[in-house]
Amino acid sequence: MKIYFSPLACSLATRITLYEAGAEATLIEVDPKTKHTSDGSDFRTVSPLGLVPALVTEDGELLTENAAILQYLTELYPQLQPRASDALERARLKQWLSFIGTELHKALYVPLLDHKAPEVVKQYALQKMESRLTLVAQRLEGREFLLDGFSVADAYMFAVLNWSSVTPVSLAGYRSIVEYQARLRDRASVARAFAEERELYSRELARQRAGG
Ligand SMILES: N[C@@H](CCC(=O)N[C@@H](CS)C(=O)NCC(=O)O)C(=O)O
Repeated sequence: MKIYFSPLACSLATRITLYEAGAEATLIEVDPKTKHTSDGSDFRTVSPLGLVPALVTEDGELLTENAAILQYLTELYPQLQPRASDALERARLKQWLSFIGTELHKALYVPLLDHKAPEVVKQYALQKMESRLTLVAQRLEGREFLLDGFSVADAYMFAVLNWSSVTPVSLAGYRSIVEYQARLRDRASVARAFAEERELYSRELARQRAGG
């Protein structure tokens, strides 16, 4: 299987998941500005919107959308689903993936990360911060993970919360989130994936500064 990613983008969740599962995959870097992969080909010929992550199976089937890719990997590696026999716990995974994708990733962080977003849009997004983070903080009160064990939702949550450091989102007032983030950072799969992508991100920045 091939996974298309950009360093420290939401596709970080897929890399964490692969390492967590001990799964084999070819990871292909996409430059978010040019949409070209490291061999110079145009990623949009693989996935028309040019958004990462994208997964291509051994049979050449394309799968897009973070939530779908993470659930597909959970199907392939059932150890990623806590309490797999419980229908409600399986639905909780979908619940958290939807919440992270819509309420955090797209509604809160994307407008704040987008240099082209008008200030009024950024302020509108920031108005949602407190209620969304309060909900996450309450869920994590007395819990190690979002579900009853590590899941792909934690991988996605980690990737998204990491953007707080480059946006006005402050996690400081949310003790359970700060502790959760630190716990995840210490987890082997997360530590490895995060270190690798930080290194790749530094190289991407250096390339951009050099105009290449
Ligand atoms: N709906 C897509 C969104 C994916 C997405 O927004 N990917 C970002 C990185 S986190 C991206 O590729 N951005 C590049 C762009 O907007 O051109 C999903 O959930 O997978």
